[in-house]
Amino acid sequence: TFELNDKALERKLAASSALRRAPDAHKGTAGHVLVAAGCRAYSGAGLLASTAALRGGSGLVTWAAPAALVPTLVGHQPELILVPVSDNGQGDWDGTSIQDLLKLITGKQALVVGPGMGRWNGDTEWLREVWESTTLPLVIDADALNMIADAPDFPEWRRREEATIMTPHPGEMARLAKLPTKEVQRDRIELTRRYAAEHGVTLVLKGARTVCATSHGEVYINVTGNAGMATGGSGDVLAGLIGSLLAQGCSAAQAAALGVYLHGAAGDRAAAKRPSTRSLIAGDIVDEL
Ligand code: NPW
Ligand code: AMP
Ligand code: MG
Repeated sequence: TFELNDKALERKLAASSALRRAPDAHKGTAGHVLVAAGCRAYSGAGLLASTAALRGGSGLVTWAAPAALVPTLVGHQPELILVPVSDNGQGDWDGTSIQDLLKLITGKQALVVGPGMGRWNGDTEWLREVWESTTLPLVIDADALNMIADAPDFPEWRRREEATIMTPHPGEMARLAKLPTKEVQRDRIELTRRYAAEHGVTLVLKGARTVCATSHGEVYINVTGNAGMATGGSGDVLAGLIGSLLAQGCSAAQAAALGVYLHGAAGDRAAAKRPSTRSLIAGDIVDEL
């Protein structure tokens, strides 16, 4: 277990060529992230996650959003590629099929699923298909975590060999581990380490001093970030950023640790620009990436 501070990070980065962009790079070699996110009530979560993926340095970001929402999303972030998936006609993921997502996977290097997605009938089976039949590095956040928490057969799902990062806040972790939130917070490091090892994933337990654990038992404790980040959408930004790092070739451990560190550091820069951390909003974190 070690602290994720400037020195540790410098060492990690020096050892990695993943984020060095060649002088002759082009957008097609700089990573392409697919973000499956947003619904009628929470379209902003999809926008924040996708924009964070752009600012994280991926050459291209495609946002798969429920079809009825797409006309309302056009122009908010013109750099995003917007792709409609079949919905219930009202901007919710009801009515989607696994094929809707699978046909978008070609040519992408990472998939972020869950921010602001909402829930629908059959969503846990849908997510199981995504988990088992895609070979892309995967970030699972928000509602997609709750789908896993509701899947009684999760321990039997295929062990993914590709990078798989789960990013729960303590409330989502409580649902995953079937513990009260208070119990999750009591021993954050041990719980994170154990869950990651048992399920073969990289786990990011968010909150002040976020804990990251790999499936091999490596644990990082983050030192960046501030209480101003306790604001709607902060976590959606993190999910997009981690996906962006995966798409650029980072390993699961690198993407999780570096993403958490940079997200907190951006939050600290954003807070320093304001008279109080209180007025920080999630979009400010994206702007500072
Ligand atoms: P309690 O009550 O303490 O047990 P939910 P959500 C706990 C989207 N968003 N320390 C706490 O539980 C998301 O992406 C869209 C301790 C809290 O009441 C999701 O799709 C936005 N406890 C959807 O909304 C902006 C903590 O969890 C409960 C904790 C629902 O996600 C907002 C809340 O968690 C949002 O991102 C901590 N540090 N953190 C948009 N603009 O589109 C959380 N808890 O019920 O999972 O709801 O996180 O708001
Ligand atoms: P979410 O609850 O999914 O929106 O995620 C919230 C994000 O903000 C996570 O990355 C948390 O680590 C971060 N965050 C929330 N509260 C704090 C805090 N008090 N100190 C540092 N980071 C925080
Ligand atoms: Mg969240």
